[in-house]
Amino acid sequence: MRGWPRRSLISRGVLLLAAAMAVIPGGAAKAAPPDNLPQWLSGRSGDFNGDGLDDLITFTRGPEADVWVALNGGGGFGPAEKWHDNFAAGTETPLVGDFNGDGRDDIVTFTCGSGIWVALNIRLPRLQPAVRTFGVAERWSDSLGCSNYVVGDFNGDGRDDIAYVGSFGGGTSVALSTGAGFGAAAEWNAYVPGAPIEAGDVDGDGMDDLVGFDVAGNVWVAPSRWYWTSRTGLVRYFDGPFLRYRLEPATSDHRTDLVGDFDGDGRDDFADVRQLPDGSADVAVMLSDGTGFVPGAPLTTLALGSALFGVGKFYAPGRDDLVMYTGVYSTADTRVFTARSVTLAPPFPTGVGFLPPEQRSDYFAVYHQVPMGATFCCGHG
Ligand SMILES: [Ca+2]
Ligand SMILES: [Ca+2]
Ligand SMILES: [Ca+2]
Ligand SMILES: [Ca+2]
Repeated sequence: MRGWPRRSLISRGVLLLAAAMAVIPGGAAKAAPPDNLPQWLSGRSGDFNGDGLDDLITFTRGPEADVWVALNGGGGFGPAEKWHDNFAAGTETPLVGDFNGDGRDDIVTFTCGSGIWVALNIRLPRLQPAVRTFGVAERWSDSLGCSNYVVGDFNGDGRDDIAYVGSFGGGTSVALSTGAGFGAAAEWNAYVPGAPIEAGDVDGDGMDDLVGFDVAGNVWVAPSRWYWTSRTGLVRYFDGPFLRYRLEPATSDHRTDLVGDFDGDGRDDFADVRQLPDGSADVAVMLSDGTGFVPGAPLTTLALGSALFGVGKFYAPGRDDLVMYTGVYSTADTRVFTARSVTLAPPFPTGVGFLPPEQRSDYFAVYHQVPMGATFCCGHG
């Protein structure tokens, strides 16, 4: 089907199935996350053809090291196409970003020992019609360490940068993109604002900030700031981190918090997804007012609580929606759903919620692959 590497996926899946499956209360079978991810991994979806709508991407990792893209055709995602056949091999960590600022997203992989590699989104003009794909991977930086990375445009120049988040006791460093490489990493904050950490411009000043979610339900924001003096020159840093919201402690083992602009006002918000034992999920949106977050009721209940959740602009440019990958943790399902963000007005409860999930692909991001955007956290499958 569609040229997918089904044979190897199936054999790998069968081998791993017995070891990975566990049963949580309520009887829903849950499986482990993909092999050897960092403690957490979170990234946005990518727009690979530059039309303003986010597309699907998944990294097989492992020996195949393939990268598959399904372009967003508006009403659904098109067929999966292989955009790279040697990227993020083994247990490398892949993410997505526009590292050269041309308006089309590229891919990055963190090898943990042999550098940070980027494959730019390129056009093959000699082919008619022109083909868009990822080019050869190039080494953009030495490895900064084997811990967690976040992609975002932290200085607001239109090119995505890399934040490296140290483990316990470490700080947060940034390596800015030059458009052809990542510069030397500089420490931007002596602290780490929880885990997972996601990038988003919550105050709407054009520079991505860090948003961290800790196990106690605290939501921390470390806004990107800069100052200039004749003595120091230009200095960039993450301020805080400031406590910007307190969530109730999670009542289930599975909770995913996702940063995105769900009301389309230019400031990133977050969605708190509580994945319940009965297989559903309650989703609440907290809207950024520039200085903090306010609840954007009502609660939306989605029927796909055991899926892997992510964020992307799937329906309209400039406004984030949810994506749910059912296959990443399951050998029995291969579908992808999206849930459109909507603003409700009287007579409904006012606020931002989501329409019921729509199936947009019947085969993408299958067992143990790593799709983006998505938030894997803290060993939860
Ligand atoms: Ca690009
Ligand atoms: Ca930048
Ligand atoms: Ca900002
Ligand atoms: Ca917003």
